[in-house]
Amino acid sequence: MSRFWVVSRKQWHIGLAVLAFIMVSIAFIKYSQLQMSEHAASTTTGETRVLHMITGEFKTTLDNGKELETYLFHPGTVYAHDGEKVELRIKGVNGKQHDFVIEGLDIRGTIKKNEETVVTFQAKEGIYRIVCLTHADAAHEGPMVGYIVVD
Ligand SMILES: [Cu+2]
Repeated sequence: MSRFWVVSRKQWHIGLAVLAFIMVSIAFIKYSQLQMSEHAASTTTGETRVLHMITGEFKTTLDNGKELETYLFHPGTVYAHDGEKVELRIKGVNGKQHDFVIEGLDIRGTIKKNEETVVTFQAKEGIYRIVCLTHADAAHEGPMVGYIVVD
């Protein structure tokens, strides 16, 4: 008895078909994971779309030793669909406190370090600016602005 298999043409074809199926499956799984990671800032629980943001910071030291810093919302843009109930959760990471308004939604609040501020609203088509009043412009370590895009 030979130690080697003699592979018939038919077995070879089946083998290739199985291999092709496995590769397509892996590609599909990878693609699905990619799609999910792109929407990592957004999850849905029942009818509610939960959007996550944090407060971040850019910091650098100038040649003269002076520090330059500016605050930001991260991710800078979050998405929802028209008609959805939205729960926006912003966690304070950088910066002691951020007083903010969401233009067009009549929402205002405060984000504090290591605390999560949660606001809810009914999404209507449009682009809404989340403006930090504490860091409104370059003179006040801003502009710190985020966007909610509803389509
Ligand atoms: Cu701020």
